[in-house]
Amino acid sequence: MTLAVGVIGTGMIGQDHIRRLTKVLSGVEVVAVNDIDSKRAAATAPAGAKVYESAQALINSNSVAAVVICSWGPAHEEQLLDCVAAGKPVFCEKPMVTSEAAALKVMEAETAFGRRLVQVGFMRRFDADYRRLKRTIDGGTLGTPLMYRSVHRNASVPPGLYTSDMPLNDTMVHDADISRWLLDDEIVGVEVRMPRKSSVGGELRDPHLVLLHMGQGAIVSVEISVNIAYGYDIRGEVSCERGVAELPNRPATVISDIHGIRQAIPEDWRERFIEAYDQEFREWIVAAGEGTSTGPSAWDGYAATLAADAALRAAQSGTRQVVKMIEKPALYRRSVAQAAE
Ligand code: NAD
Ligand code: ISE
Repeated sequence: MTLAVGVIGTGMIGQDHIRRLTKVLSGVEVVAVNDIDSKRAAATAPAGAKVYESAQALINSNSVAAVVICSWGPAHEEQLLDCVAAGKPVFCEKPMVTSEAAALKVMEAETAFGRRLVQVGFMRRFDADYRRLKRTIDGGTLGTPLMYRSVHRNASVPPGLYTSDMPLNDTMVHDADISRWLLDDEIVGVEVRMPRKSSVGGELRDPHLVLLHMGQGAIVSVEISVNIAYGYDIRGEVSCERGVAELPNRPATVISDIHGIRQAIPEDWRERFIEAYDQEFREWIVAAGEGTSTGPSAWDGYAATLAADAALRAAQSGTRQVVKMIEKPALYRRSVAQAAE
């Protein structure tokens, strides 16, 4: 059966997801789109898709079985709550929401509904390199993980739209999530250090060095650079008791010529994570077809939101900030098989 999907937010990633849902993946059809910029929605709607004037009308439409939210972070809360109220599986781009209170509301609504509906767009969990890294750590031959170094460099971010909080509450959330997932642990404390400011990127404060203290004692260091100019560079290295496992920048063809030996660097996240986004949606389409969601949950969105909030406080205060989570609701403790029941 084909999953009828409505997409809210038809900007950069909305258009990229519409492309993969219409041209790459099977078992899915984009039947509806919405954007506060209705001209953009109309210009990007795939053939046959209806353009809705409001996100709520799209969510409540009988012709939409599942929803993909690609609007800006602050708009996610209301749209997620409307999806849960309508009982529709929803894929929501990160950040799930932008405040702890909003994350709690989403979890409360989903818990009251009684089945997982929300999947958050933490695509690194679907990337083959990250999955290999996790299998290596979980295999146990290297011993217990002690430290993880996460490097997150963007060539540039859209000037103006990308504000000074965003390196920590929009970009760093990926590193917070992947650290929790790789180390199978929760973040309990956050510190932020800021080296001298890069002159690239105007007024924006960049880069940041973030330390995530994990519950079982591992420490994660995260470099967030959002205007590094040369390309999109994502790396990771886990130091364990008896060895080190490394996630290199994307392997690419090695070219040797008169200029030397070189490899191309991805331009941005669309190129680096193209297969990860495809896989993320492949798995979501199957789960959504069964009326649920199985990937990164609202609990994971909540954990990343708390880490981002703590990082913002740590950057302001210069001190280590505590992260205190509520007890994990039963819904998010269930296995995938139980959650689908
Ligand atoms: P963008 O500015 O290019 O597009 C956002 C679109 O949402 C715009 O067209 C805007 O008009 C629309 N919009 C905003 N508020 C809306 C609302 N209330 N209702 C309907 N439409 C609304 O931004 P983007 O880069 O596409 O980012 C969108 C979201 O995706 C953000 O949350 C961002 O953090 C996330 N994102 C995730 C990844 C990833 O790697 N997972 C990559 C890029 C962006
Ligand atoms: C963007 O929104 C993403 O999610 C990318 O994956 C991230 O690398 C980038 O910094 C964000 O702006």
